[in-house]
Amino acid sequence: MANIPQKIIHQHLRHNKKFPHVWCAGCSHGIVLGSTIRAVAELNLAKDDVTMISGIGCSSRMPVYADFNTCHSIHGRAIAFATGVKLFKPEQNVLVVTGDGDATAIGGNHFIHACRRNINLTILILNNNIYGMTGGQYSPTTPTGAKATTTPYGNIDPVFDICNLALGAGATFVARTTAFHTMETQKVIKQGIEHTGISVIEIVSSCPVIYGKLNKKGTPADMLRWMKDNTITIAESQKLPPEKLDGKLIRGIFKQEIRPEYTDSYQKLIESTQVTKEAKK
Ligand SMILES: Cc1ncc(C[n+]2csc(CCOP(=O)(O)OP(=O)(O)O)c2C)c(N)n1
Repeated sequence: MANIPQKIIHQHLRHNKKFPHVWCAGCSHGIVLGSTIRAVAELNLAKDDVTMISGIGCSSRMPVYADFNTCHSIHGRAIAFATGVKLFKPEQNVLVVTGDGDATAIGGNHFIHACRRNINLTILILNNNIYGMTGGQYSPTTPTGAKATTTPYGNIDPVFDICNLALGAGATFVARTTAFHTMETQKVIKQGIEHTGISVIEIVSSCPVIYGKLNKKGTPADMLRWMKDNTITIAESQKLPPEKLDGKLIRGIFKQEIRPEYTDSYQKLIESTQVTKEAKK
């Protein structure tokens, strides 16, 4: 993997306009921003050829700091905005940055239908298991039994597995990584951007200030260490007996397949409906 000079990272950040950022000390969303920028730089994409769109949330602040074409849209609607941009400007590399709440609660409907359509967006879902920005309400990925400000006695809801949800809805590139695995995240984002069709990348992130505190997860470093110690690659998981997989989160690319892409089908449809001058005569 190319070693991306620090200078390039600074060129891709609005470092003299939008910093300091809003993320709490110890939040791992910023680490993911670093991996994202390095992935774009590694692909040698011009900043003007990249559009980053988010909803609302701590994770969704990312486009404020990245110096691409950006849109910090409304809660749960990032994919709807991104779909519009991609259909109008198919040549743009459109990245969506969203949280577990933004993508799978209020935005769940847009999410499953984008997967079904196979529209060429790269969707980064920063899963910190909670609504960080609004004070720690539970989300569809808050583990059963875990505490949030709205589940002070423990959550009784079963959880969404974001990757399984994307697979079930028909996404053609589905992967999971973590904020701890920065180089892996960089690589998988790069592969997601290169993929023709929708790519859904779940990136396990951490909210030490609310989720971590409520659930006694220790320091920010402890939460990153958890990602290191409790996740394994698909290849590693295949070597282990089922009982050893208990409590382990699997990382890697679960699916990568090519099927008709939505903006392409849409363009073909438009062309098929154009009446040629000859036909008019
Ligand atoms: C229509 C609407 N409903 C609710 C909100 C309040 N709100 C803003 S961010 C957010 C949750 C964000 O959680 P998540 O997407 O998981 O991101 P995180 O902050 O954890 O990174 C909510 C409920 C809003 N801004 N708009």
